[in-house]
This record gives sequence, structure tokens and C-alpha cells, in this order.
Amino acid sequence: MKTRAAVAWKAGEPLTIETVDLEGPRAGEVLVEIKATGICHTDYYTLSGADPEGLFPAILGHEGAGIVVDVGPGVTTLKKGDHVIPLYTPECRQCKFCLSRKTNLCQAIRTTQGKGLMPDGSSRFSLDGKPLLHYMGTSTFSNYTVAPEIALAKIRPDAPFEMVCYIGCGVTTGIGAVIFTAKVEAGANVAVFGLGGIGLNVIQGAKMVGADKIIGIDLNPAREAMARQFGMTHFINPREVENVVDAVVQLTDGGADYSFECIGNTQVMRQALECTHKGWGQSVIIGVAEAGKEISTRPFQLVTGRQWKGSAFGGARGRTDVPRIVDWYMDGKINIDDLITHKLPLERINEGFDLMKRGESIRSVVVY
Ligand code: NAD
Ligand code: AHE
Ligand code: ZN
Repeated sequence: MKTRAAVAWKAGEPLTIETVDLEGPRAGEVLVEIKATGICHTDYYTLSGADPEGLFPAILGHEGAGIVVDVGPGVTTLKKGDHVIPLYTPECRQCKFCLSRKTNLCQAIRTTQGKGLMPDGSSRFSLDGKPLLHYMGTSTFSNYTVAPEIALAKIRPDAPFEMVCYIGCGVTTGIGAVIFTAKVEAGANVAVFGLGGIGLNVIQGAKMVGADKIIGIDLNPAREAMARQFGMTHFINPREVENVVDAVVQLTDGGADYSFECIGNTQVMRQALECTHKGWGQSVIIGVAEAGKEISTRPFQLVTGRQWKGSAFGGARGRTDVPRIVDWYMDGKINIDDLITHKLPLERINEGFDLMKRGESIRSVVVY
């Protein structure tokens, strides 16, 4: 079949809208009509050329929601008409990782996914007979996409696509990092570095679990009002204090119980660790840093009880947890609407990237 898609031809260049060829689903695969997709900073990161796994030409996008149009042989858990959210972190429930119960990082299809291919090693997308690569197993910047059955969460049919698509990455990553990865407890002091599409969801998660002080840190002063609306109690602009670490330590009588880095800046990752409390502070890295970057700190920081952790997709098990998070939204327990600041047609997707780069949007959503 033919489908409209935004194609990333080369690192650093705008996407172009093309009518591409899409082959139907093979065994274990599902054809999905994508109804809406968010634009995450990670899409920009890959497009910029900083991602060692960034391959071109490709169809990016990993924050979508849509409807099942067709299923391939052997698919048992989904049928035509089901509403789904594609998962860049699948959940096969059979691999060593899934069975361990210690991680959400299902590895069943990770190798081919990282090469921009479906699990059988081929691509379903092509243009003029030449293959186009998939991205993160999702490629939601295409109106129709093919994904493995294990990489699709079935969601309730009354949830609006242009809102719940954000659960496909940003919402789950931010809230999940608080509740699944760090397991923040009521009364804890939390510091959140970077108040964009991810950090504001960390704030929302911290408020949900009853955190005491929720300190937000961002260079963009425009982020303060929105963050306060979501539960931030104190704001620090790094340009207005001598030392961010000292500022957090002073506000929290010795350091934050938990901190979250939601930027992808390795200098800030160090600050996020070092502003946590001696003896028990935990710092969670969410931000994705470019190829070649490394983190450092004095080992003494860890010897004296601070812990460094990372979180992918908020530690959420996609097929199990994503439908629950959709329910939280539908029950009014979480706010997504106010974070979706812009809606655009596919033809204007590059404007969504520009808004993000200029710090003018929280989330832009492409509505097909
Ligand atoms: P965003 O662009 O919406 O937000 C980034 C925020 O950081 C902005 O508000 C910006 O002003 C602020 N910022 C930039 N530099 C700063 C600095 N030095 N000090 C303080 N604030 C600074 O991005 P996003 O969509 O929220 O994504 C944030 C990061 O999380 C990215 O690196 C993205 O790739 C990553 N991410 C990771 C996962 C995961 O599963 N681990 C999932 C989604 C996104
Ligand atoms: N390809 C990058 C890594 C990118 C990365 O860390 N991705 C996160 C999700 S970001 C979503 O916005 C993730 O899930 N990581 C776990 C995984 O298996 O990729 C690089 O730097 O190589
Ligand atoms: Zn993302």
C-alpha cells in the first residue's frame, strides 16, 4: 500500500513529506494506522546525527497512537479495529529480561530494532524500490506503519489519540521514572533538572506520590509557570545562582532524596548526582547524551551512599503498564492536555522540531 510519511534522508536536514510504499504485515506483525504522534527530543537527537544508532534514510517517530488495520499470521492478541500505542520498549513476556522481573528492557527484538529493521531483518518501507529504515520499531511519522505484535499496547477505544499518543514516550518516561524506577515515597524531596516534555511529567509523578519539596531547574524561565501548575514548589534558574548543587542542598537540608536528569547533558548529570543527600540520595538519568559523551564524579560521592541509576521508558512494561496509564488519564488522575501545546498536520512536522529547539513548545503533536 501507499502511505504518507515524513522521511529523514540525512542527519541535520529537515524531513520531507513523501508518499512511500508499505508492505503488509508478515508473521507476528501488525499494520497500524497512526492517528497522532508526538515529537520527542529523542527524535531530534537522532535527526541531529548525535545518535550512534541513527541510520538514514529512515522514518522517525516513536510517540504514536492508532488503530489496527490488519494482522499478520500468528498474531493472537490483537485484531482489526483495536486501538494501540506502539512500544519502542516491547514486552514479549518470554525473554530472560522480561522473565527476570528486574527490568522493562525486553531484548526479544532489540538487535534488529537498533538496525532500523523488522525482526526478520528486512524493512517494510520503501520508495522507488529502495528500502527506507524503520526507527525504534515504531516509525510513527508515517500515517501507516508496521510493528511487531509484542511492541503494541492495546488501549481502551474511548481515549483520544492526539492526547494519549504522548503516553507512548514522554508521559510514561517521566511518571514511570518516579514510580517504577526510583519508587519515590511520600514526603521525599525531589530535584528535576530540565522541565521539558519529560521533566514536567517527572514533576507530575512526584506530586502524585506525595513528594514534599519538588525543585525544578531549567535555563528557560518560561518553564517556571507550567512547572508550578504541575506541582513544582521551588524553581532554580542555573544562570541566577552561583552553584546549582549548593542551591538544592540548601533548600533540602542536606540534599534531595531523589533527582532526575531530563536534559541529556553530562555536566548536569554530575550536578544531579551531587545535589542528592549523603547516605541515601538517588539520581536517575533519563536524558540521552550524544555519542562520545561520558559521565564523571568523584567515586567518594558513591562511597558516601549516593546512587546513580538510569531509566528507559520510565521502567514501564509497555503492554502491561501503558493501558493502565491511559486509564489514569481518562480518570483525570494525570494531566496531558496542558502539556500538548501545539497540534500540527504532517506537512508542518518540521515546525514542531523548530518549536522544540526554540523552547516554545512542551509537546507538539502531529495529527494525521
Ligand atoms: P525538551 O527539549 O522538551 O526539554 C529539555 C529541557 O531542558 C528544556 O526545558 C531546556 O530548557 C532544558 N535545558 C537544556 N539545557 C539545560 C541546562 N544546561 N540546564 C537546565 N535546563 C536545561 O526535551 P524532552 O523531550 O523533555 O527530553 C529530555 C531528554 O530526555 C532528552 O535527552 C531525550 O532524548 C530524553 N528522553 C529519554 C527517555 C528515556 O527513556 N530515557 C525518553 C524520552 C526522552
Ligand atoms: N540510540 C541511542 C540511545 C537512545 C536511548 O537511550 N533511548 C532510550 C529511549 S529515548 C525515548 O525518547 C531507550 O529506551 N534506551 C534503551 C534502549 O535499549 O535503547 C544511543 O545513544 O545509542
Ligand atoms: Zn521519546
